[in-house]
Amino acid sequence: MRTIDLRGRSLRVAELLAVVPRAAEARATALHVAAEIVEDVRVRGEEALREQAGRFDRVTDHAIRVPADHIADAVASLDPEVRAALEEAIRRVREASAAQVPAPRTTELGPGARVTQRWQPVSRVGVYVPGGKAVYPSSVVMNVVPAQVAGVRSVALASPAQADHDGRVHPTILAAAGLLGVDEVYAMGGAGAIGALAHGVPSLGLDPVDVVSGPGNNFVAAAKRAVAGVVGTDSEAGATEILIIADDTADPRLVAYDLVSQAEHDEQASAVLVTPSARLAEAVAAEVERVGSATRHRERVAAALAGEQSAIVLVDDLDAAESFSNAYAPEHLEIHVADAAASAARCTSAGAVFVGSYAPVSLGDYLAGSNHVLPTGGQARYAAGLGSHTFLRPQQVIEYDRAALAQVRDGIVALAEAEALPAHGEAITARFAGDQGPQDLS
Ligand code: HSO
Ligand code: ZN
Repeated sequence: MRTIDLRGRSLRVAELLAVVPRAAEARATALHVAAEIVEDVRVRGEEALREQAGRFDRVTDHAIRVPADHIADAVASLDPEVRAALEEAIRRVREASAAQVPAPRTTELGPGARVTQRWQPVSRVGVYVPGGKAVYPSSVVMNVVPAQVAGVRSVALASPAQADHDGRVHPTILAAAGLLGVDEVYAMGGAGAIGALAHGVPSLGLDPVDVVSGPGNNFVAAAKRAVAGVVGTDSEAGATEILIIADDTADPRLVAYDLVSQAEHDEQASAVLVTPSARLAEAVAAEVERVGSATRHRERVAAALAGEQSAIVLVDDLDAAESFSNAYAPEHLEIHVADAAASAARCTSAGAVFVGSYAPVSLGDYLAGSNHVLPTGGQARYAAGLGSHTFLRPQQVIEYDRAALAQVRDGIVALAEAEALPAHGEAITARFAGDQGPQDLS
């Protein structure tokens, strides 16, 4: 990993971001290609999906709608330890997601005048689960559980048909769906699957959804942009990122393991250490070499760590490290410093914040109870990770009685006149025809 020394330099935000640029993705081409694929599915439905499966997944003549017994078989043959772990993940994510559902709240604006804020779940959600380089049953949990907790009644799941599994969805994905009671599963992948969920495919009995969520490659992310406006989408989760703030008190071995753990996902993954300690920087650089060269995906890890998106950044002090992190807005932020909780309170822009040396990202990936679908690419500056709120809409309910309406009658008429919309005012005064003018309601 390269080391960048920023000590003694004061950089503006744009300059900080240029120091460790995110891996460049061919987004423009992907947008164009994905939009065409989505449109093809909208117009030609199942026929287009079958052609795409042949072209991208090398699968033909498969059952796109997964029969119920395939799901049941996958659950039955799931490794018992994996099953127990998935069940525990489901339990924890369910419990933590419940805190993301706000209670309805009524504001009393005067006697008989009430505005209630209530949170309405969308009716139907389409979850996309990738099936290429990455097959993550944990992502099924992270998408489906918050939707169920939000009160979504209907969930459809799509994941690519696997050539190595007779054109079926990957068995651990099917099993995770089965454990969650999701019985509407489609073997379809990529941008086409996003188009199918958004627009529906009548010949498959697939009705359009209201929100599409889930991670995916560049084309899936681009397809989600292409269907925005037709459906809601969650924020984009691209190549994974970990930024660690650490000081002299940190254990360089653990810091190295955590950097490597996320680098294992993808050659494009970013692993960044920001520290005021030159001694720690040196120790972590050595440990990363050792840990990275001994792990199973050592080539992918080496590529991710050698990329310009990964670095060890030396800064003057903890304050500068926190400023760097807030500008970078990483998907995952780990804090290994003497007072980690205090530092965490100052780190405002990150998809999720992991506090102290016993809260590594791997914990959050599987069993913390938090969600692992998080905004990448700096989107954590303005976007949230996946949660029950992804599937909820705040809705206002207005209740006024006669006296309460009379209180604001003249104001409404005045504003309606000012906007040259007299019928707006008449709709109010019609309710008081025969009255003597504003009543004294005090
Ligand atoms: N770290 C990934 C999620 C994941 N890790 C799934 C393992 N499985 C993105 O947050
Ligand atoms: Zn991970």
